Amino acid sequence: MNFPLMPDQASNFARPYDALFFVLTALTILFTILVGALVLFFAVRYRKGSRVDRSGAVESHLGLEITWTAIPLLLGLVMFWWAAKLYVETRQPPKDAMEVFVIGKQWMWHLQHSNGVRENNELHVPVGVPVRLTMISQDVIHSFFVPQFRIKQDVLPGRYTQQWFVASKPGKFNLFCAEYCGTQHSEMGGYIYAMPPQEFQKWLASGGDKKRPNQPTMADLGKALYDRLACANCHGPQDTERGPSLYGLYGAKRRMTDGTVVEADASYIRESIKNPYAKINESYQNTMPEYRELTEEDLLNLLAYIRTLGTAKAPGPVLGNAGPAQIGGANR
Ligand code: HEC
Ligand SMILES: [Cu+2]
Repeated sequence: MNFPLMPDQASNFARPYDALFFVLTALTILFTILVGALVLFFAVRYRKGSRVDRSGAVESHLGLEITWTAIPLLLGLVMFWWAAKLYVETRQPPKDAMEVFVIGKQWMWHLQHSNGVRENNELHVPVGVPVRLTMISQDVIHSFFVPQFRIKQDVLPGRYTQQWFVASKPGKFNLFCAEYCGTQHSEMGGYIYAMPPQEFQKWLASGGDKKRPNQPTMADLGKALYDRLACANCHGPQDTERGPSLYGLYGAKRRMTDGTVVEADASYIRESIKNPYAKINESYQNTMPEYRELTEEDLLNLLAYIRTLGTAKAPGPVLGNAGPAQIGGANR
């Protein structure tokens, strides 16, 4: 459908969202007209002084009551189920989605591909491939809005948010910030370029628009930072008295000193580095230095590196003693 009032439909979400939007709008209009017309009709017909038959007024009518309760209820439930299903889908990126990292700052979008290619206010993506965005703000709240994709997600300071999509056709689409974020908010935007997959692969391998191939990947940059900041002094392949091993940390469960169990997802790992005293691993004290000066980009690179440390514990003897009193973070 190419209704001129609507932006182009260019992602997997566009058609289902528009369908829902049109049905909701149509239902609203239908009921507004129905109720409005009846109100008008009866107001005019039974106005004061009009000569109409007023005998046999109906006091109650079970059939009518049930009808006008059941029909809207059913319609409401259908709309709820339909919208909730779509909403849940937008929250569940496919596991094999291509990853892109987004940093919002006053007043630009900074985008980073895992292989190290970076872009400003432009994002190149392949058509037909699910893309997952992990997003964070370096200052205030922004919102990542691509009207032609029908996606909009707030980008917050201090916490990662996610969004995913599949671009459904090649083209150049608008990227806006949809959360007022200061004087130059209106200029905080750019473009998304959806390219045929092979073309995209070539573009990515050749180092993006700046044509800088073989740049260090995000994980390489993270590793360099990890070495420079001497994280390995306390975090080795095994748990030690100095610190828990970060091998297999990503996605694992950790118990904190207050008894809560948290999943070591991107946000947890970020917080553990930037603000280590927020949550303390139950087997340790807060001896880790705070790395408050790290930028969001540094943190994303560190995260990329920590994720490469695998999903299993490193082989070899575990320091400390085994069993319930085992020192370590891997208390699943
Ligand atoms: C002086 C020792 C020390 C250094 C240096 C250190 N850490 Fe830690 N780290 C710890 C300790 C102790 C804990 C567990 C206590 C806590 O949760 O804060 C920890 C926890 C963590 C956690 C959470 C792990 C878990 O199992 O919950 C991450 C992630 C982490 N550190 C990353 C880093 C990174 C990245 C660096 C380098 C920038 C670093 N650490 C430097 C001692 C250290
Ligand atoms: Cu903004």
